[in-house]
Amino acid sequence: MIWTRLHRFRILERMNGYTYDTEDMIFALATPWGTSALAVVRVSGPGCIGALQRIFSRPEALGKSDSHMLLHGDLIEVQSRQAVDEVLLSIFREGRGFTGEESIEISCHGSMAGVESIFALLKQVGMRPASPGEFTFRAFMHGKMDLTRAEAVMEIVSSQSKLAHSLALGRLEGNLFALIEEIKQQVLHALSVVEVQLDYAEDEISGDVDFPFTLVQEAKGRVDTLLGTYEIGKLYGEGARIVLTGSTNAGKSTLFNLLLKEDRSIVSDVHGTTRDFIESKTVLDGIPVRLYDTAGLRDSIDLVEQEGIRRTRRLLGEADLILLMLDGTEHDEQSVMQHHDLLRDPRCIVVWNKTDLTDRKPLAGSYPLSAKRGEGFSALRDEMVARLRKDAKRPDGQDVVVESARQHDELVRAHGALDRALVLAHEEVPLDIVAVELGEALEALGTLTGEVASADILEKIFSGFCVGK
Ligand SMILES: Nc1nc2c(ncn2[C@@H]2O[C@H](COP(=O)(O)OP(=O)(O)OP(=O)(O)O)[C@@H](O)[C@H]2O)c(=O)[nH]1
Ligand SMILES: [Mg+2]
Repeated sequence: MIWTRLHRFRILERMNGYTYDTEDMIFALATPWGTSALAVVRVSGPGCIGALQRIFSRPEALGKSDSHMLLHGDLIEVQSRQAVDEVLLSIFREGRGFTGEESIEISCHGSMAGVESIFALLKQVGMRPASPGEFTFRAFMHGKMDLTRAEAVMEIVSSQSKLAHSLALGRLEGNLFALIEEIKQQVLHALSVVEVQLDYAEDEISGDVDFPFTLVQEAKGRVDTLLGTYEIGKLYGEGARIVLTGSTNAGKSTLFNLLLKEDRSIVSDVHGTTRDFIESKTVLDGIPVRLYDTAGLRDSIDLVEQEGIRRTRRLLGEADLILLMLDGTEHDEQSVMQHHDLLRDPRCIVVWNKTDLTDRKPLAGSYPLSAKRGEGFSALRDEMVARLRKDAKRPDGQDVVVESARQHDELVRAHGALDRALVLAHEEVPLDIVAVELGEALEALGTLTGEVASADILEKIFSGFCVGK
């Protein structure tokens, strides 16, 4: 079903079972849970100003207040009329605030007990706690933001590094939306050139037709550039998995701790110290990383250790990057061949550890390291980051970067359609067939920003915000 904002209540039916309903009055704490000087509680929904009048010391002033005004007063108990907190209300009339509905921001004192009693008051006058992302959902429903911005809110909330956060912030400010709009205008222009010729084709124009090749090529090029940002967007958004592996006692746990800058994994000279994998999160040059220290690979009759080794192999299958640790005091060209599978794996970086103990020549192509002293660590770290980024440069926070798989899929669809349009036009296929492809590209770009979207897509995006069904 193709859905536009005019039919927004259809989607609410489809999303039954979630607590979304844009007719309810909802509230949520907009500042973090914790003691602070001030906290802000946001309320939104039709009738919320009237409901708040019942628990505000100056109901008339509130009733008469214009949008974007501040009102000082007390929140009071419904029955006892006792003051609960001294507050400042910021008033937004319908169509004027973040959600597009009438809404109020209550600046109150930041004690947890105080905030809890305000919540209790709000419930008494018919409001309910908002589901996660529900304010954003309403903003989208009321045309206050497009889908790229709505998704950016989700990406901001879940961002795991400062860089991922600032890239998502750029999308929230609308940098991706603006770019897509520009591309759409180009395609629209191309389509109108084609349609004019279709209109006149029967009467006057015969034989030669003009297809706007340059326009379409340019639009395709821009879609291409955006598509090229996806791998890097995904890397900074979702992060990467890095697995440390190698023989027992090679120094995996020592390097693991060095990468985390903390004493997380047990280090000892007993072979087989790490028996199950240990997972920890860190950030490498802006890239969120899940780092795994694993059980060393060796033939063992110990059942627990065998299970640990089996888990190591499973992790290796899912890794974006593998660090194969070799003990430089023990290995030579021949013994290293026990790891021949990993040595051929393009995801693998070979680390030649314990250089402080030996003068032996490191294996060709390996990174010499003393994990104990930190020598060689920065070169290794740089290589890890370079491998993860492949050829892409580090984005600078201002760049337009696509992170969502959904947006990526729509860009692929638009790209394919533009490509087919160009091929067909070159082959001088009748223009009405070419026009269909341009239309398909426009639909894909429109779906990306939510101008046109199927109920399924919306449900997928916004149910991701929701905690309980
Ligand atoms: N001299 C020196 N000793 C190191 C270095 N790296 C690790 N070690 C020592 O080597 C021993 C084994 O280190 P671990 O980090 O526990 O090795 P592992 O690979 O995790 O070992 P398992 O968990 O048993 O597989 C410890 O005594 C470390 O202190 C290094 O670069 N130089
Ligand atoms: Mg270990």
